[in-house]
Amino acid sequence: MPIWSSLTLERVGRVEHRRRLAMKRALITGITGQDGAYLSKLLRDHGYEIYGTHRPDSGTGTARLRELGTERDVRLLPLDLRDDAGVRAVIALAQPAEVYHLASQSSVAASFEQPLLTADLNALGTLRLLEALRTLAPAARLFHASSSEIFGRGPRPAQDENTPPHPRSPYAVAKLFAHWSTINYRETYGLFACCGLLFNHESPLRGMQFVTRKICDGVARIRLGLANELRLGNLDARRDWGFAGDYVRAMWLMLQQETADDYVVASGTSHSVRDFVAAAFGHVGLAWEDYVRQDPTLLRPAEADSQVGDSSKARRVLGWRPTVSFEQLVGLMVDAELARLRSAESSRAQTARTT
Ligand code: NDP
Ligand code: GDR
Repeated sequence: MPIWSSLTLERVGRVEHRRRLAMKRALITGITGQDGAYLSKLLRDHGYEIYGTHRPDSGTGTARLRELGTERDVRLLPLDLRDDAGVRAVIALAQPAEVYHLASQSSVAASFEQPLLTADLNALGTLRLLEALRTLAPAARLFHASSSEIFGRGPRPAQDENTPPHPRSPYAVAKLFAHWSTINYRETYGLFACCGLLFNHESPLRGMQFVTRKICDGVARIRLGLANELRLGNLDARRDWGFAGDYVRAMWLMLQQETADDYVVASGTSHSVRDFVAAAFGHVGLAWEDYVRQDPTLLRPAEADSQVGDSSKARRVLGWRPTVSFEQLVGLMVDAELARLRSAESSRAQTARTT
């Protein structure tokens, strides 16, 4: 007697069909990036059906999704944000209930080298998405990854939703356009569209072009005897650093509210790049002054000197709280780099022994 009779299979099929119908479908643009990976895990754990856009030729691949165990849970759709028809096709195909717009040229430093590309992706790319949603999926809820960079120098003591913007980079100017376009589509066309004014958030999955990952990688290499110096630019800049896993939770919470709104997402603590360096070297028992060299070629033409966010509104309305402190963040990132380099080293040794 077969365990699976055709009647049982039919019932299972119907249950699976109903389950799929009940599942919310989310689309994440830029799913291969740091935040895309953490968000895919959160949405998977909440039972979402997940579509994500990627660029097959960019070389990033799905390593971050693999790392967090979500690679098999997402359906990947190729997309370049410069391709208007492509943006429309993705929306038409995915028909998402929720859209998390994370794709962008996310490096502030690179935006000084590539201002036109940055504007095309971060400003116009967001507008292309808004237009596609307005015409093809107006009931979808949108989260847009806005940035604390739009505050630029930012008045002290802290920046909140009412702080006037003063962008100091092509990246920030483009993000400000996208920020206001998102609000404009909410007010004009009634889209459920939210901006998260995200302050810096980091993790072991952070791109190597950002200072925290660069520092932690450098510290681990020095600790393991693989390097003897770390070259950095501005050590005086102050940032409000949090853990990426906490910040994607805020994105999701924004889309679960009754009304769409904008929220600052920040830890509320400010540290200089020098503080980060000192904590990272200190974590492995080294004095940073012995290894760090300042390199003028790494200074930016203009800088958002000092940033710290006031996330009272997100805490009050969304019930959001960061769970990882600055010291914990530095420690977990340095430990992850040490583990990564040790594992690469032992694979190399293993290969050398077997050949
Ligand atoms: P990442 O750089 O890790 O990821 C960016 C994503 O955008 C990648 O998936 C990348 O694809 C994709 N992308 C780049 N160019 C294009 C393009 N031409 N067409 C389509 N997709 C493209 O960034 P994060 O995950 O750290 O950040 C997510 C979002 O949040 C970004 O918009 C960023 O600007 C914003 N933000 C981030 C903050 C942070 O501290 N992390 C703070 C404030 C805002 P590929 O992998 O192929 O390159
Ligand atoms: P940021 O992050 O520009 O704040 O943008 P990044 O880590 O690149 O720089 C932070 C600060 O460190 C200083 N710095 C260096 N930066 C880099 N990348 N490399 C260096 O060698 C170096 N030395 C010193 C920088 O001058 C800067 O002051 C990030 C991105 O995630 C954006 O997408 C996001 O919008 C903002 O955070 C909020």
